[in-house]
Amino acid sequence: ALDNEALRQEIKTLLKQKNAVLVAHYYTDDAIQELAEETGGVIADSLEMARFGANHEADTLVVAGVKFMGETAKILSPEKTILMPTLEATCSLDIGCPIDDFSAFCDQYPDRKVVVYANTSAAVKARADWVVTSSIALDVVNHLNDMGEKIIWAPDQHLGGYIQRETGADMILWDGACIVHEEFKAKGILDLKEIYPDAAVLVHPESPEPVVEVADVVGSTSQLLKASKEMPNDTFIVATDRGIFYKMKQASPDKRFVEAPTAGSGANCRSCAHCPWMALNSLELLRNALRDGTDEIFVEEQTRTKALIPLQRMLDFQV
Ligand code: CIZ
Ligand code: SF4
Repeated sequence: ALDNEALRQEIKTLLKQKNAVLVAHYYTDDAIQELAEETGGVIADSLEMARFGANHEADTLVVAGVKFMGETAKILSPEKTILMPTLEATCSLDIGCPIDDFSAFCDQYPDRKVVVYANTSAAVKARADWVVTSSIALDVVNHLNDMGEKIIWAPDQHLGGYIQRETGADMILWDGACIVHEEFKAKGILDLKEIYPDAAVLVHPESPEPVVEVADVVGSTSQLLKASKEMPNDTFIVATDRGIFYKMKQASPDKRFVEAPTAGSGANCRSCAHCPWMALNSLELLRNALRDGTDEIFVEEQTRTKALIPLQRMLDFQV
């Protein structure tokens, strides 16, 4: 088997040969993030990934993340080749919101604006008025609420509930959840605070309400990363995927980052603080995709043009 260094070199060569750039999510493994950094790619949340990919002049985007991120790239850049290490990297939110059921649900409330999280299929986006990510969701819902709009929110019930509480908007929520974030436990975080009394608690709003309630900062991955840099605390208890520790430690090498506890533990837990689908993104699969052109993303053209409207609305949205 090739060692990591040989694989890394091979990937770097292939990226140049194919005029390709690596777009990696914060939740991918350190080796992938490191490579994105070294090759002029980006490490980002799903909103910044979309912006970076759409604006880049590369012919090929290699999206290391989960399938909806590859689809978003294709919707925004149909002229580009979009490759992923594996098309099997999906998301419990995407799986939990099949288009036929969702469409029937929306049909029941024709007077409501349909706002969907980026963690959805292209077909679900095509049924929506707005696409949002966690870093922009509050601003968009505030805007719609100010305009007197009522909302259908899908698929994450915890993020939806958080936004509803913060904005007071009239929202009907789909009942999806993220299998990683829904495992965090408020009790475990409070126990950890006894060990680290000066720690700041950073929570992603895909976590359940009791966990959000014990947070010092609630925000998207990029917002939590920013808080970890700017807050003076020497310790941070972090309730999101531990992949984010790579950038947090890089920005603040002298601070301590502790994983928020979950219900399960050890080998029994497939999704404790690390997304099993993000974890599928290996250097080897990344090399294979680049070398062989496998695991390319395609989005049917009619779906693509419909999904582009709410996605572009998100990218054009200014607070
Ligand atoms: O949990 C996810 O999949 C997130 C945080 C996506 C994103 O918006 O970056
Ligand atoms: Fe989906 Fe959760 Fe994994 Fe993000 S962390 S891709 S929301 S399952």
